[in-house]
Amino acid sequence: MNQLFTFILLLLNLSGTFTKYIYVDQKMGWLQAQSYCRQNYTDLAPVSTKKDVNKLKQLSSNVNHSIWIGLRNSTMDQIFTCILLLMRLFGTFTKYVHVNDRMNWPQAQSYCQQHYTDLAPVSNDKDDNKLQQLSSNVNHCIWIGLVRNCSNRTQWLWSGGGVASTFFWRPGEPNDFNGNEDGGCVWNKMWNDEKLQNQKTFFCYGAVVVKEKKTWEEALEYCREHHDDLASVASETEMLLIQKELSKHNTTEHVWIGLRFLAGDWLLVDGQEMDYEAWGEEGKPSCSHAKIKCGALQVTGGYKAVWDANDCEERLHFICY
Ligand SMILES: [Ca+2]
Repeated sequence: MNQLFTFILLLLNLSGTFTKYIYVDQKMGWLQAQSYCRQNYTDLAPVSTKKDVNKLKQLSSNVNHSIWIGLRNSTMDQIFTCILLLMRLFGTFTKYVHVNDRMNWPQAQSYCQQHYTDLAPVSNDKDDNKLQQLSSNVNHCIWIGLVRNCSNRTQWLWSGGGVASTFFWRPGEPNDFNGNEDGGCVWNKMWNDEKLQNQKTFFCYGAVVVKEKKTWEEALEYCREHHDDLASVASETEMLLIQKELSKHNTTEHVWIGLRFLAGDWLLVDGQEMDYEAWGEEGKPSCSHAKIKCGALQVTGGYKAVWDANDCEERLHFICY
């Protein structure tokens, strides 16, 4: 899928604060945008603070489509390298697929597990909004991976693992009508509990393991050319689903995810908030080393995978969605 976006070039002074923005109002694909930037602007300083990133989000908030943003990296000696990262501030992430066949909840679950990774989890309001965008012309409640815990009926679980902790129930729901409404569905951003046997269309979640050894930046490019983005891990459930997908493959010990140290902190390149973190025992790396700025999942060493900071130039397998 070759997606075209306009993009913004950031002109920064040497202390890393914005001096000027250039909004390039031409639609280009990732590689084209990158080469445009490389040809025309070769002396940009790096973005250094999260405040800069936030400022940019505000400035571009009136643009209603995704924008490529070129952020450049410099060495200590002001030798500026080419565009390092095109960060997507407005998610068009396609980790979700709306399957337009009506099935009951268990059938929908099997279908998603067979053809994708699982029935869709919803980790935050961004996810909820995304489902709304994907189904704006649908006028019925659509199954998601939400299912009542039969041994504790006040608790809700996600298909694929994890206890649900963020909810977007319609007022008055979940009402457990007749005591057998055990599945969760979403319509117009609000959730309802319904009988598992009801026939509905449904949302699957799909992560794709790519077994080609690439640097982090190459992996990002690959995902954006062929899928949508390097996979974020926005919740425990997504972490479990990605691990499940990884368990089907024989991968490198570490696999790249859409996690990057930038502007003084770690962030998810698809623009999702970092509500969930899964760093290993040593905790979140403060990233003093200039090269160790790219996030990977460490998939061996126990059943629980953890995030790990790696040298961006390492060649690893990776996960797209
Ligand atoms: Ca209900």
